[in-house]
Amino acid sequence: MKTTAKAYSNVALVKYWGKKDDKLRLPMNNSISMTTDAHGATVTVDFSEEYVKDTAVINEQEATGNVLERTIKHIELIRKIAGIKLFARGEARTTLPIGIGLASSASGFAALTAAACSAAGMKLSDRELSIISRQGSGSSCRSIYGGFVEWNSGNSSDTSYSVQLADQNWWDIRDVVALVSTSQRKVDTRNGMKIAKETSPYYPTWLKCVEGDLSSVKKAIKERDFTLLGKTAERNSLMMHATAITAIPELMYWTPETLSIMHEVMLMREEGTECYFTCDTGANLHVLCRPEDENKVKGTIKKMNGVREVIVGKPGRGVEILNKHLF
Ligand code: 2P0
Repeated sequence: MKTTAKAYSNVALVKYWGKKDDKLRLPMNNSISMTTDAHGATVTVDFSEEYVKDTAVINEQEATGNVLERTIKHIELIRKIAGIKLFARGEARTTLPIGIGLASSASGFAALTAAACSAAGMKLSDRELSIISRQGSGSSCRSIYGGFVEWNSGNSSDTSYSVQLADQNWWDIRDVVALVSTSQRKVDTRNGMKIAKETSPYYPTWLKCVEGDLSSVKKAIKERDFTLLGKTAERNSLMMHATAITAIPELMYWTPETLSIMHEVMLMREEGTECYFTCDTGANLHVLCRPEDENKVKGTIKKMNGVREVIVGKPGRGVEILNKHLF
């Protein structure tokens, strides 16, 4: 009863921001993302009579506190669905540190869900995996699929799942990620979106704007319209941050380095290299560009002060089962 799965992170083009049901992780709005091949997580899960409790190792360290609690809760959910009683041992390797706003929970929970469901003896559809994964980490339900993905908010657990809009071969665009910070955030995403929803006067406006952004991004993907995609994603990210900045207490995820890169992106655009930024709940920045502009964008950002690393991704695959286990 041992299985290993690999899943990739995704970058949200229209953000998931706020929940209508905290426990079931039902979002207030639909969101759209691109699964990227640059970073991800590999997870092995083993259910066995040998174990007397659930344990998890992440990047060669025994998991503790919140991370362990969240992992065990998810394993418990899967155990309940599968109707088994055995304890599990899980091991995960991620290519990036967790908790820095680069979707580590998306790839981590998508891989954990696929590995644990299979190890528990269940053969599930991608939609079923998406529904289960969502309950561990909302954005992870999008990483079940490759390419371009929409998460339908739904109004019950069974109606809140992701669908693939186009696969990873449909359109080659690049996600140039500028890593400026690897320190953990003060407020995690779950609390961040809750505070913004409850206290920002701009939250209702955010919801109004999302509707139009969803249509624009879907049109952009269908017609491979990079300008429409980039403009909409950048503005959607700024709208999300407008609700964060005006929350009580204020959530300022950006650092001076984040702002410098934003200005550099706008400058590159003025000078004829079309690129757009989008930012999640951290200081790191995603810069979207066409493949032919990757070197220029990457080279420019790499030279900037405070940029520790630049990682480039392109549309990647959905979750997959691997033959080689981590233990
Ligand atoms: C997104 N983020 O759409 C948005 C934009 C961050 C900002 O989804 O509370 O870690 O566990 O469901 O999945 C990150 O959210 O949040 C996220 P929970 P999760 O990518």
